[in-house]
Amino acid sequence: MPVERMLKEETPSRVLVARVLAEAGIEYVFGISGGHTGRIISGLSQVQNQVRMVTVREESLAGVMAEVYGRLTRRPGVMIGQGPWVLGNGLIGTLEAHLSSSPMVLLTDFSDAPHFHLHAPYQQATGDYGSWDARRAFGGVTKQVMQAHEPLEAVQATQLAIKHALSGQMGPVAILFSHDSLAGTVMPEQQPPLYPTRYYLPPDPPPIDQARIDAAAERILAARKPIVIAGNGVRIAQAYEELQKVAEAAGLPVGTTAAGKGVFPETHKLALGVFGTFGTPAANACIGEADLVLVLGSKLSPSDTAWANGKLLDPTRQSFIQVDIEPRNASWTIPAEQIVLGDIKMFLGQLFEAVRSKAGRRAEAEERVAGHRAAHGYFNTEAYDSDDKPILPQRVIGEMMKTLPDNAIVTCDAGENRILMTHFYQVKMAGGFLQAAGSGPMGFGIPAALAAKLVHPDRPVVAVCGDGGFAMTMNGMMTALEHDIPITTVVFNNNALGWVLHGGGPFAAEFNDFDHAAIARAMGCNGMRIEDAKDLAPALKEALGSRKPTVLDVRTSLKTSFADVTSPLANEASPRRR
Ligand SMILES: Cc1ncc(C[n+]2csc(CCOP(=O)(O)OP(=O)(O)O)c2C)c(N)n1
Ligand SMILES: [Mg+2]
Repeated sequence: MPVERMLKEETPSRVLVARVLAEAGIEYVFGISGGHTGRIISGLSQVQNQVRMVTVREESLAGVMAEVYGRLTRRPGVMIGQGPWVLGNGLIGTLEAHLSSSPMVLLTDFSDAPHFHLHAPYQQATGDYGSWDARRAFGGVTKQVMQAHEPLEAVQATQLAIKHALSGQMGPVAILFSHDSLAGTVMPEQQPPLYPTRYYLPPDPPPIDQARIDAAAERILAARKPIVIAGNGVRIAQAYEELQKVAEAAGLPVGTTAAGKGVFPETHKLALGVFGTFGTPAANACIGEADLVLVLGSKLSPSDTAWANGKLLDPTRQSFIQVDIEPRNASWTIPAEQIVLGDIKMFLGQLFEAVRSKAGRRAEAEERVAGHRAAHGYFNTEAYDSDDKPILPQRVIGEMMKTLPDNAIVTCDAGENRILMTHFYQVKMAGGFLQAAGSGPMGFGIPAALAAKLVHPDRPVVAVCGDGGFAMTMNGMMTALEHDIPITTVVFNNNALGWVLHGGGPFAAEFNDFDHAAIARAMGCNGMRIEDAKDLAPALKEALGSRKPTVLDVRTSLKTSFADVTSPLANEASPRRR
């Protein structure tokens, strides 16, 4: 069937940019108006029923919200704002999208003055003498930078940015709009022709060659102690169900990377939890003795491999099958015997068909997991019940595990609190945990929770952060109120940059004791300060039952250090020891 053209009448480009987002099924735009992007926002006002503009208090939160929206939906998360401030403030989420392959589009500008760009106008980012160079600046932190200098290009760039963000290994794409690109109109017959946005959305991924599936199935079924390593790629591919079906059918224990934590329920009898540097001892023991490792959507970074410690992963004694959408990621840090390039959801769906009838090894695999849990420990620390004052982080985590419903989503910030959450928090349902393991920024947890709640309004969403991270992004609680996004934030308030303090001592790492609950109440949120561990569960229950955003400021102790949960495998192989 022939393809129709996009336009029937002369239309302002700013309206068309907004229309393209709606045509791509994008439901939210996050940001703050500024420079020429105000014109796009006026375009967005015309598609309000399809695309909701979430005005934030600082661009950093918009970037993270866009990154998380993209990561959870497979549709680009969109950040909008003026060039200098999207670069200066909004880069945390962009960087995370770049390192964790989340589809994202940055609608930003050159802040150019028409006809005067050679006179070095205020704010300008064209790269001309006397201005700064947005193409170079965004080029280092995105998958692609696009420029739009004319109205038609504004529309075309938006369509192609969505396409590029979603194609292959996904990532962030920045569009730099000039004044003129957003100030004019596009004519229906104008060249080059514009077509509806659906033609630029990626097609369904192609099936994987059956011979590769059969070879993988044969190798997996022939192995004595096969295991799965599941990375963030399983989340991006939205392959939670397929992973569980394959694990059960083929009898595969599942360990995740830190980035992949949450793609498999850690309460499942085949679950090992996170492996590697901050992993569970059970995971590291089980993975270390595996004879076949199926790696799904992971770059196998040094933190995953415990600095390439051969006692954990070693291709000279273990066989690897690696599945990835990006050819450069497979056989990258560990040579794989078999490489499968393609969509992980597709791969797992086909693999399930190949292994389902020959299966029957689930009980044996569950026994293997149970043995490692019993021998090495698995989410069973006594500290979950500690009555210490200040409260031990493990107790806070233990109360969250007991109190939060199975479908809760927990988002993490950076710092020691994230490491302890990674190690001690047991995820009950796939999709229940989210962290920025690509770049590890402070200021991630709260905006990530806001975005997760928008994507999953029916699931309780809890942000966990330190006092450092909370202070960076507490304005997110204003956004929670303004946009009716009822999240709960749990602050591990240890009056310190705990990670820094335990790494290098107290110098430049200590904070005053602020009552973040009182700050939250002053904003209009609910806020409770908790100094006694027994008050945690009732406070969490109250927060979860409330329609209002809530902050629980928990006075936590510095007794537990990240060193306590660092695997001996990582310590012995770390280059820092040498
Ligand atoms: C935006 C940003 N700035 C600095 C860092 C370096 N950093 C990593 S963790 C950390 C300390 C975090 O302190 P806090 O939020 O209180 O959490 P805690 O470690 O005390 O649990 C710092 C400064 C970072 N990751 N991100
Ligand atoms: Mg702290």
